[in-house]
Amino acid sequence: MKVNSYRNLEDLRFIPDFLNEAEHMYYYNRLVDEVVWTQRAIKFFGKEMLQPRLLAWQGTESYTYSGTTLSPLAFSPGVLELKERVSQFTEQQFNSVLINYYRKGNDSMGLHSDDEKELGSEPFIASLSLGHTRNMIFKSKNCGATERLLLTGGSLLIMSGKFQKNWKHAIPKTKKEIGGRINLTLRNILSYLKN
Ligand SMILES: O=C(O)CCC(=O)C(=O)O
Repeated sequence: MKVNSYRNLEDLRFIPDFLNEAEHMYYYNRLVDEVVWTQRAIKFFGKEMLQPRLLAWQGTESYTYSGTTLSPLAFSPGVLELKERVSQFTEQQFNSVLINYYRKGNDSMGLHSDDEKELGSEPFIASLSLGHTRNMIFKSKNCGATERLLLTGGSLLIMSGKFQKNWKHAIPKTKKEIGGRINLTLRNILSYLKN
């Protein structure tokens, strides 16, 4: 499998064809039905509003980020199959997965780093994309430089080492009429590092 790395984005690896077209569309459609989706409320400038995407948290550990705690549901069968494929390829174990469902171009995720204490100081995060292509934006925490990468369906993005320390990432909205996308970020929560 082809593995791309980028001079400016150290600690990032991109595998464009981790799943082929038929496979990623199969899992996209399966997960739309199989996963129990929720839409959570967030506070934005003191005002409560719904997050612009659906999400699910599966695995064995709870996860606290941006002031909210997600209680885990058990891995669903399709997610478990994907987790095992990613584990085999990366030779890493994952006990948790955050699954985001961007129903249309207006769904998005703001700039952030996955740098919660319980992920450890240099987390290994594998991010698998299913369905429609979306842009990911990266912003350097050191110099403000920005980079972008097209996350095509079936691609696997690996963030490791100092990546979360040095960069933020986001999925911006697009005005294009596009179909849905599901992203799974596989993580390993270290329970002994929780508060
Ligand atoms: O949808 C994506 O590719 C990004 C997901 C993400 O940033 C996250 O789960 O922290």
